[in-house]
Formats: sequence, structure tokens, C-alpha cells
Amino acid sequence: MTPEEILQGLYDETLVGNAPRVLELTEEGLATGMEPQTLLFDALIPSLEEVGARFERGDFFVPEMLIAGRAMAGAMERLRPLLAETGVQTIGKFLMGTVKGDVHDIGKNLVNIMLEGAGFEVIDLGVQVAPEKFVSAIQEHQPDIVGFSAFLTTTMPMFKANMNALEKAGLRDSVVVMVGGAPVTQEYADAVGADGYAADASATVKKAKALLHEKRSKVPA
Ligand code: B12
Repeated sequence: MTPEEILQGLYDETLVGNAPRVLELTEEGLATGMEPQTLLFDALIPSLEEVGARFERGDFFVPEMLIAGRAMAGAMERLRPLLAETGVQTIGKFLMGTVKGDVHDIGKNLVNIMLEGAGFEVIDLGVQVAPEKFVSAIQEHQPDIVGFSAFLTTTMPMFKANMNALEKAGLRDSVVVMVGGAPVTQEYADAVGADGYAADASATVKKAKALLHEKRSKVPA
């Protein structure tokens, strides 16, 4: 198969949620020397975008979304070590979780992989993370940055709930807060008082590094 055929196949088979075939095509792409990033950004992610568009139009329902998501996640597990392959030293600690009420984790997992690739130590709390769980994990792990991921307009308000919980626990000044997820915007991030927002995984890495630099250059009072 040509690289174009592999990308088209990955796109089509992710769309219909054919997980075994998606994994086979991922293997085949890698075996022919294609970059893991190419498989991800030129086929897998565009396919999930199309899944979302079809769901919005009413052509797809939750089960279709679920099997497409699973097919994508299977390929991502295969690509994870390749994307995260790095010789660099740990540059900072990043605590990440999807907010309470929300089970979307593909975007979050991708961000984690890219952060690991850039040298961050990532602690992933998973999905449906309640404010008090973020608080106790921050106390336990003392991360430089905490990230809240939300994919629904109905769960985005959890950002504010999390921020309030951090304030109450006296942790707000000790940790940098980043927010993200499909419906999140810079305006929304500003409105809840987050320190940073990024629209995708590579922008997250850039922003996280910049915020870390800023944090470390601040002289403690
Ligand atoms: C797959 C999927 C599902 C799967 C999730 C599987 C999983 N394990 O994640 C399942 C089937 C479970 C699901 C369920 C639902 N879903 Co859904 N889902 C999607 C879909 C198709 C893809 C999401 C995805 O993974 N994209 C791929 C990643 C790579 O995308 P990404 O957003 O670009 O992620 C990047 C950024 O957001 C950013 N980022 C992410 N997290 C973070 C965190 C930080 C700190 C930072 C800085 C950056 C960052 O970096 C990521 C990587 O580049 C989207 C449609 C879409 N296009 O977003 C709908 C979508 C998010 N779902 C939607 C809905 C409505 C639902 C349901 C309510 C449906 C229902 N009626 O039950 C339920 C809710 C369940 C719940 N309580 O959470 C809507 C949300 C609408 C809204 N505005 O609120 C969407 C937008 C579909 C649509 N177009 O209507 N869903």
C-alpha cells in the first residue's frame, strides 16, 4: 500500500470504528517508515473530527462515536511510546485530569503523550475527577502545573469549581492552572481565572513550557 492509501484507510476505518483494521494499518504505516505524527495528525484526528461533525448532524449516534473513539485509542496506545520517545531530562511535573461529569479522555491522553515527549513528568488522574481529588493530588504530588480537561459545555463550569477548591485549600498560588478541551476558548479560560489555555496538544506543550519558565523566573516574596 502507498502512504496515501494507508492514511485514507486509517481515516475510513476509524470513522466506522474498525479497531483491528486501524491497528493493522497503523502497524503497516510504521513498517513502511511513516512518521507516527503523520498517522495521527493526517488521518486519525481528522477522522474523529468528522465523527463529531456527523454526530452534530444527527448522522451518527453515541455508539458510533464510542467505537470510533475506541479505534482511535487503540492506535494511540501503539503510537504512544514512539511519540513520547525522548532523551531529555524531566523539565517539570504536570498533573492532568478530565473534570467531574465528563468521560472524554482522548484529547487529554494525546496532550499527556506530547507533554511526556517534551520532557514533562505527567501524572494522569483519569476522567470524572472531582475538585477534592485534584486538591489531594496536588498536595500529594506538588506539580508545577495542573491541567483541567473538559469536552462538554455542561462540564466546563467545573473549571471554576476546581479553581474555587484550590483557593479554599490555599493552593492557588503554588500551582499554574491550564485548561483545555474541544469547547474551551481563551475567553472562557480568562473568565475562570486560569493561567493558560491551549487549543491542541502541541500548543499545550509550548504554553506549558512558557508558563513554567515564567513561574521559575519569579522571585519568591
Ligand atoms: C469520541 C467522542 C465521545 C466518546 C468519548 C470517548 C473517549 N474515551 O474520550 C463518547 C462516546 C464516550 C462520548 C460521549 C459523549 N459525548 Co462526545 N464526542 C466525541 C468526539 C467525536 C471526539 C472527541 C475527541 O476525542 N477528539 C479528539 C481529540 C484529539 O480532540 P481535541 O478536542 O482536538 O483535543 C485537543 C484539545 O481539546 C486539547 N486539550 C484537550 N484536553 C486538554 C487539556 C488541557 C489542560 C489543555 C491545555 C488542552 C487540552 O488538546 C487535545 C489534543 O490536541 C467529539 C467531537 C469533537 N470533534 O470534539 C464529541 C463531543 C465532544 N461529544 C459531545 C457530546 C454531546 C457527548 C455526549 C453528551 C453524548 C450523549 N448524548 O451521551 C456524551 C457525554 C459523556 C460524558 N458524560 O462525558 C459533543 C459536545 C457538545 C458540547 N459542546 O457540549 C461533541 C463536541 C460532539 C458534537 N459535535 O456534538 N463522546
